[in-house]
Amino acid sequence: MVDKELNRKIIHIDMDAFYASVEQRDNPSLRGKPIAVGGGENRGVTTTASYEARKFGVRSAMSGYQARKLCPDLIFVKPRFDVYYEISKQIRSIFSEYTDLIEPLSLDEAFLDVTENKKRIEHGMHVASDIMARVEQETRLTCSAGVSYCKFLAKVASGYKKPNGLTVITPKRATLFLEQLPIDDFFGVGKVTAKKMRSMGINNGRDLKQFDKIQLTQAFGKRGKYYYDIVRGIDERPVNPSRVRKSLAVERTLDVDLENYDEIVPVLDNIIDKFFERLSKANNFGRTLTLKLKTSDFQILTRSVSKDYFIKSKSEIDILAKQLLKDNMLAFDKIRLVGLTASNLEKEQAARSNEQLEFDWGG
Ligand code: TTP
Ligand code: MG
Repeated sequence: MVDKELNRKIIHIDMDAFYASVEQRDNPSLRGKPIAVGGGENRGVTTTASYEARKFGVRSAMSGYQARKLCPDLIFVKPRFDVYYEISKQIRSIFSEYTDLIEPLSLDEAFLDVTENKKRIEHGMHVASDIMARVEQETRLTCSAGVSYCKFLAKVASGYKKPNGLTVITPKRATLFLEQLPIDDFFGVGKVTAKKMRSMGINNGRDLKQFDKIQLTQAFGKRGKYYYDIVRGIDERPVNPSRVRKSLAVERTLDVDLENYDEIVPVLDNIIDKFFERLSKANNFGRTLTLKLKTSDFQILTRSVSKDYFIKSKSEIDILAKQLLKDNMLAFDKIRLVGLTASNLEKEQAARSNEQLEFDWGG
């Protein structure tokens, strides 16, 4: 890696137990208590849990049932996305006092390149501590920050001392830090990959380093090279302020053209599984769901449904997708392709600039 890359100052900021902290901030009777946001209804899942609830093992994306079993005193609170969204705008506006190179990853986290910052602060650590203080002052919420010369290390660093933690990883410290890092804490290593790595005897960075590029590519495909590089502290990806994904889609061309609802449903079920997996992995859900059908004579039909909230439950996606299909069975004779798309994505929204944004949250 050239010096220019090693001299970058990149910060990753992530709010602490974001939705839960906001609810505790706005309702003092919830402070110091185990709470989960979402998950209250029969089939709902939790979006996040307060640190008090995490002690019992309550986590994001857990069913309410499972969460209550772990923590019988758990209080379920309804999410208020409009409030989270407003806070997201507030923190983004603080970031923009320091740099224009901001790459939001979701409502509550972003990468900042502060190599050349507007306040001419020399050390990345000081920029980060400044920002943390400003965020707390303005929102009465805490965040954690990681500072390093690349995105991967900054991201890992911000999670290192949560909550309200600041961790700096200098190029000098990177090697040791990465060698000791448990494999589950590598950004970009999901649950499935972590399991596979453990079965190969890889439990931390040091173990991962024993494998060469070819072995890792054989085991993990394209991502093999990424793992090979990051464990050596090599990550030249720039902070990219324009990276905005507009939609996420899964589609499938059928082996034979189909015409009946009952024949198409199993295909749709399959697509829904994949689709939900993709959205969950990206932690990026949309307010709009679109069913795409290609007819046997290659006409493309799209039908959409929009909500004033992000559609995060698989059962809701299932119901909406099947309703769209049912309502449009008369629009074609036979189809050769089925797909689902999510748009009006949460992360796209987080990435838009403050001024551009007047968002209609509905009733
Ligand atoms: P995270 O930053 O992953 O989690 P967090 O801020 O709650 O906790 P931490 O201190 O560990 O950062 O996600 C930010 C918010 O996004 C979170 O408060 C709720 C929401 N979210 C979901 O709705 N579903 C999910 O599966 C996850 C992971 C988060
Ligand atoms: Mg967070």
